[in-house]
Amino acid sequence: MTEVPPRTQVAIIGAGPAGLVLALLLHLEGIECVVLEMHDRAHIESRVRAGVLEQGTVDLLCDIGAGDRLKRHGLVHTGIELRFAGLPHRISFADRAITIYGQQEVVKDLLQVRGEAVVFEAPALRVDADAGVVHYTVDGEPRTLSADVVAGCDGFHGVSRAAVPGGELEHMYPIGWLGILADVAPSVEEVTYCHHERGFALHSMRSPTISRLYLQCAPDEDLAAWSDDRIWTELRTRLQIDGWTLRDGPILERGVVVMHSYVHEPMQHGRLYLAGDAAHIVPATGAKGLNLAVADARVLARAIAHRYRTGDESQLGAYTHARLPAVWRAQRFASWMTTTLHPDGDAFRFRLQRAELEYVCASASASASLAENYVGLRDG
Ligand code: RFL
Ligand code: PHB
Repeated sequence: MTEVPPRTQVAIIGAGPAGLVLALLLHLEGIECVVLEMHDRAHIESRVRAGVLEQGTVDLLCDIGAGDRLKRHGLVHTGIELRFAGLPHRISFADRAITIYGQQEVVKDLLQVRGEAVVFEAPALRVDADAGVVHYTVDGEPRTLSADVVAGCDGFHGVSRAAVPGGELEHMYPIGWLGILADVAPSVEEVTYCHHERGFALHSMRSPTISRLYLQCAPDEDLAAWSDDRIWTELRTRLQIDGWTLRDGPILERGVVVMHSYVHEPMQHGRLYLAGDAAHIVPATGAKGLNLAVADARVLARAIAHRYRTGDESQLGAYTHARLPAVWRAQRFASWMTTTLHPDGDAFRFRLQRAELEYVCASASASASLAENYVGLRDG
């Protein structure tokens, strides 16, 4: 039988980046917590998702002792490429940078430092936000966990946000991405976003030997209709520019994701606080979701620590207010990237998108605006 105390100071639901960063920050403040995770450790360590870390995220992971492998293996990039009308255009980040490092590696590093706080295969069923009680099961047995504070870090499909009454603001884009992880050296130096008549394509990477690529597709695209050969041919067609070739290789992983924007306002109710994808989803085009999740955890940890140090709950009370401006700035940027880069079959809008991209590349201030949003605004 798995031993879990019936009461703790902070109950965290979900061992994704938001929950694990929060657990580690609280531990460093001497605050006790229990993390309930529905899946087993192998599952969460192998889930392929985000790859772009802002400098603020990297600094935080290093500060809390989870940055050793990241510093050794993360790929530091000082720009991205926009590819359209058959030509490459570099957007420089000036003196700033992003780090390419897989989300599942971040999760592994966090578990390495603070894995003992996590109870695996313990799905939360329901949260009583006023009482601060989480109903969950472990080894199939129903249990409850009571806490001063409950952090809902259980992603978009979790149970926490149902316990926070409020407005759900949502936009579904009629766009999917077919993503692959491939055992081949990247064919580009920097993350490359490509606008093409046949649809958007993205060439990213995970290491000097592993590539990550995406193709715009229908939100309900049938993966079975895509042979390896069809995927590589389509990527090659969209990404092609003169004097450049796309290297292909064995496909290690594949999936379809939908472009989706969502904000739950407020992000709190009673003793329950939502962080990360449980509170907001941004379309992946802006590469912001993981970074927002980590920033939520940092602000929430600070407010919880303040409460234990002083007895003053005002920072906790102001949590939603503190986070929403950065959440909406990320929504704005991700929405702009999404609508600018994905053709929808309309010839007029296609030419407007191209004019927008030409303007962004030709204007120093427009390039700087893209860059400052991409690397993360400093108070994000
Ligand atoms: P997660 O990572 O979804 O973790 C939630 C955890 O909660 C668990 N869980 C439960 N546990 C107990 N009881 C329940 N009832 C539970 N329900 C769920 C889950 O098993 C899981 O372990 O949320 P978190 O921590 O908020 O982190 C958010 C990020 O995962 C997400 O925003 C990013 O992956 C988004 N994203 C990107 N973000 C970036 O910043 N940069 C990127 O380059 C980037 N690329 C991407 C992305 C997301 C993608 N997909 C697959 C949606 C690329 C893709 C393709
Ligand atoms: C990734 O490397 O998975 C990635 C890069 C940039 C994005 C989204 C995903 O905008």
